[in-house]
Amino acid sequence: MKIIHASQDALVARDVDAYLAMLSDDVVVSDPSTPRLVGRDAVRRHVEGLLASFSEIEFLDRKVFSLGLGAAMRFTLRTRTADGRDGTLDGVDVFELNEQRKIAKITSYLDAPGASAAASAPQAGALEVYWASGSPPAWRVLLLLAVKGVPYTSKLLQLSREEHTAPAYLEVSPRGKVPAIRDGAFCLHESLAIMAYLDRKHPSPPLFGESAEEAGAIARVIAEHENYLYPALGQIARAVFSGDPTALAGEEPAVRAAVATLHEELARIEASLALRDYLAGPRLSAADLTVYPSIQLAVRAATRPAAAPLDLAVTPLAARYPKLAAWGARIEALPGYDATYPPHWRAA
Ligand SMILES: N[C@@H](CCC(=O)N[C@@H](CS)C(=O)NCC(=O)O)C(=O)O
Repeated sequence: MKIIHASQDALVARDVDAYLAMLSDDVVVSDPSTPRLVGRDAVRRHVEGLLASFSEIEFLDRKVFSLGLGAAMRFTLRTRTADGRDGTLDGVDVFELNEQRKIAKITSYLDAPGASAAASAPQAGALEVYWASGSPPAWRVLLLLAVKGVPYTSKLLQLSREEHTAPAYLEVSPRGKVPAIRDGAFCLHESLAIMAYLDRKHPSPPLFGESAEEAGAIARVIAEHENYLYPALGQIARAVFSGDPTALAGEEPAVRAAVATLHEELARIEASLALRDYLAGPRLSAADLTVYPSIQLAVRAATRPAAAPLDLAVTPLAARYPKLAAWGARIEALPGYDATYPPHWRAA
């Protein structure tokens, strides 16, 4: 399988264009260091980020085993990080080729990926992002990183396994919530604080506004979301996803009030999007990245059969809230948007 050897040679030679030319347009890459990557652009950003964090990479050993259009490669890499630390990495990559003999799928199995995310040694200078699948605040941060093209080390926590209450994680995020980041010696929790920090650190494109008016409008949309839509949605999501029959029947006054608030807030957003392309003006901002995961949560809740008694009236989104649906499509068309994150959101 010449293409497997050639693709790996291109990688260690840092020839990203040559590497990408051997991948299919819709290539899917699964690697424990990042959420699943789909498409060459996503792979380019990831690979460029990885290469930037290593000053040296070479194969100490590799062996390719092929079968039909598939292959597995066992390898040992010698690495030196940009800040001079030496290491080795053992793993197995599994490749699937399409009919055009392009690499269409790569799955990496790396030594010790199952080690607790929080327990793994921090890499100086590498941004670590702790998140959990299905968490809207975590998704905000991942969206912001994607829009800015900032490479990071993904630390996916399993809330069902209580990984967010492990002592090592509480050192990063003392309330035991996701998202949180570790950037060198600096740890930060609270999604909006993380977004503001990352925007200051990686200013392009500016997502918290440049003029006083822009900054004010963005902060207003975010504050309105945090104070009205998001708490109502939390109430609804708990009712729908908990399966509590009382809450589901809409008999609980708080849930009924939350559904009314949801309708009111969605109507406000729809009206505002009739005047501008994005929530706080003509340009994408942190306001959009804050609200978008919540809209997806509303859609996901509304499509659950268990939500029928609540009459959430959110879907089909394009029919009920056409401006909101068009805005969502604009966000989904952004370079770096990962259509597979988090996998179960797609059910909507
Ligand atoms: N205000 C926080 C909310 C964070 C939050 O509530 N995260 C949830 C997931 S959506 C969490 O970590 N839950 C775990 C728990 O509370 O045990 C933020 O914006 O970051």
